Amino acid sequence: MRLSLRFIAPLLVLLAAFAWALTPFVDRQILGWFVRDLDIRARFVANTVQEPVRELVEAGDVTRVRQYFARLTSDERLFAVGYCRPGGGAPITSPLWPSDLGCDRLPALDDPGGRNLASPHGALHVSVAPVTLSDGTTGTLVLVHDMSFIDRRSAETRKYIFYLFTLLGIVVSLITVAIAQLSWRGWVNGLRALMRGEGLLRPANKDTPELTPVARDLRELIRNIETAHRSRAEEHVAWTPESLHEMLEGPLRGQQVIVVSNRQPYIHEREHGAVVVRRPASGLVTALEPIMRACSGVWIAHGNGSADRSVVDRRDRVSVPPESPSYQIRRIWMTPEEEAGYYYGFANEGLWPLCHIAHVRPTFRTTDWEAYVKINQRFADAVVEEATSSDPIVLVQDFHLALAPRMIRNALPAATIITFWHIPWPNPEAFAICPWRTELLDGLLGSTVMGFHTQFHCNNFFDTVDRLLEARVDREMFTVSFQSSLTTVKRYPISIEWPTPAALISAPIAACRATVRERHDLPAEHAIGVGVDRLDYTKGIEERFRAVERLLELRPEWIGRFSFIQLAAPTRTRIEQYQDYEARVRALARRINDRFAGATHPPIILAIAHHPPSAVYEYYRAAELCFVSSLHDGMNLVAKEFVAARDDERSVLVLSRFTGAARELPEALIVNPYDADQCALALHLALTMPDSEQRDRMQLMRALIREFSVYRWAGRMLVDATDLRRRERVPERQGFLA
Ligand code: GDG
Repeated sequence: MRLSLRFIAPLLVLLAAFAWALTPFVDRQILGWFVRDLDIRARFVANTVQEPVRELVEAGDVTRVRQYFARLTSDERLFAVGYCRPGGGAPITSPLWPSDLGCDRLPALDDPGGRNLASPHGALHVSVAPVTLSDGTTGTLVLVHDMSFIDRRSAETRKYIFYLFTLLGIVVSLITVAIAQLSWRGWVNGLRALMRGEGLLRPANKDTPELTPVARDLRELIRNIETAHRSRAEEHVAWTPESLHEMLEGPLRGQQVIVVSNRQPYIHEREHGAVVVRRPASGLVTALEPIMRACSGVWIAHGNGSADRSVVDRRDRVSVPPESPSYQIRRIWMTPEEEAGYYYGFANEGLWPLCHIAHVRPTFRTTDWEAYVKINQRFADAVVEEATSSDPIVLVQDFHLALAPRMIRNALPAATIITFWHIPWPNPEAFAICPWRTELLDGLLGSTVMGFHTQFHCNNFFDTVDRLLEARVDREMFTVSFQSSLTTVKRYPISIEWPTPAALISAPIAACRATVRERHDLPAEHAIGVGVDRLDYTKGIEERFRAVERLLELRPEWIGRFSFIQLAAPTRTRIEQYQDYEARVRALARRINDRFAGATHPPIILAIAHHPPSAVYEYYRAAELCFVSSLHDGMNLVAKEFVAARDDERSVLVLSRFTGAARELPEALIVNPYDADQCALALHLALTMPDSEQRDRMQLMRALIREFSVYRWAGRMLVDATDLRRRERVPERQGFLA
């Protein structure tokens, strides 16, 4: 409306001024026309009455002349008639003759225009005509017309002009408003399209040529931003929460970002009657939270806390972080049966062992699958409900939600869906044992981008799709084309926060060493190795203990001088395989400790509990080595956390070659966890490594983690999402070029 007023107000002012200026001109014009009419009429009347007037005048009967004149003035226009004798003197007149009009004040006989006269009766028009008498002299017939009707007409005309201009104003305003609204909408749509990247690559936009200069400027701007971001991504410039923020304020400004994961970033628990908020220690939350904070997005996750339901609003939402709310968690609820089927059953007893080569058979049950489908649909429906536009950016996390991308795609075809698979992808033979293999692949191929930690996992995914689906796999372009949609399959190695939060590394190394040794009753010079894991059979904890045992066999000088401390967080404890695994790990630790019972200090210290993050970092900083012996691991963040914790650039990482991390940290001592001798040798090497070599290795690994932090992981996915969104909007030229 304001926009319309901007057009209408000046228009109305202009029209009013124009009408104002036009009125005197119209008045003058009307007067001119009427005066001309009166002159013509006067000439006509004069010609008609000339003969009778001449006869009456020559008869010398003044009374009859007056009576004749009085009759003539019965015409409403003719105000008065008079006759001036050739010799002058008082005129013979009709009754209403203006008293101040004498024969000496008449217009000249040769003046065809007559003269206007003001009188107490109003405006009058005086015209004259000669009356030639038989003696050859010429008298003057004077016709006085009433001009007051002209004033009346003028007033009427002014009124009509006013009506006309008012009507004109209304009509022109309506047309202007309509045109203004249409063109404004066109402009705004055009600009929006340009900002989304549409038409930016066309040399000239035929439909909206006026946007061409804007498109040029925008192209320039995008190029600059892209160069900055690409250099950040490709030239190893550090990504930070601030650069993620910049990205969301720049190319992705105004775009809605929705994260979908099984695990939530904040859990509300009821403790002793009060509600407490917990933040799970998770790399995923660390990486995605800056994005959520920057764009006030929505994070959809399973509400599994005991007080989760009591803090949400009508739409199952709660604002977080509690100290400064900046985004929302939308909680998904499930019954214990649904959770048992979807989470414990299909995800953790089916997909988890299916994707990890750990020699644990996957279990597939139809009821679990049905719960998995149902819950995936519930997550997808929540995405659709939360979407405020037709094309949000949706970040789907992990193997719990393999079907959600296709479900979201079906409801929101223009969405940009980035799915990240946090665990390994197996080879086609292994994957093919899943009874719902094609459904899972179809679900994942609803994604715009499918991300894995390593190129090896991407290649396995390509092979699986190639083998099991009627799809076109283009390994050169990293794409899979399936059912007329394209999925880009790329590697995005996850990482950790850099720098490490100060609170986790504030205690000096010497203090950590002393505290940990004191806690376990170990002497100050006792060597310590550390392992930190969820108590999961993929982590190779048994192999790790066997390697320690082998070290003591091969290098007995370490008996009583070296202990391996294993922090193990209980996980998925409802699943039988996990219960068995814990029992086996406990028994093995006991057996090895019994075997070396004669030593002053036990070789294995097993601490099965959820340890606070500060305690985990204290152990990292106290140890001579960290041993990660996963049998198969997508990435393994413990390896990176350990390196980041060692700001003294000492200590050694012994790392399984079957982790994604091994591809990024070749300076670690890379081992095969199944080869106990090799692992034992690596432990010995680590315990005897000179300080300078420790420093060299640590420096290289720390430099890598600094550059390739978790912010880069999230940032690169967003950069690619931005590129793909723009590319999708470039007009399809294939047909044109063919
Ligand atoms: C999956 C993939 C991939 C462990 N015990 C405690 C504790 N932790 C923390 C560690 C670390 C995290 O848990 C474990 O991360 P990982 O990466 O090692 O393994 P998964 O949990 O299996 O994660 C894996 C990851 O997703 C990310 O994509 O790397 O390959 O399997 O942060 O510190 N933390 C605390 N107490 C413990 O007792 N506080």
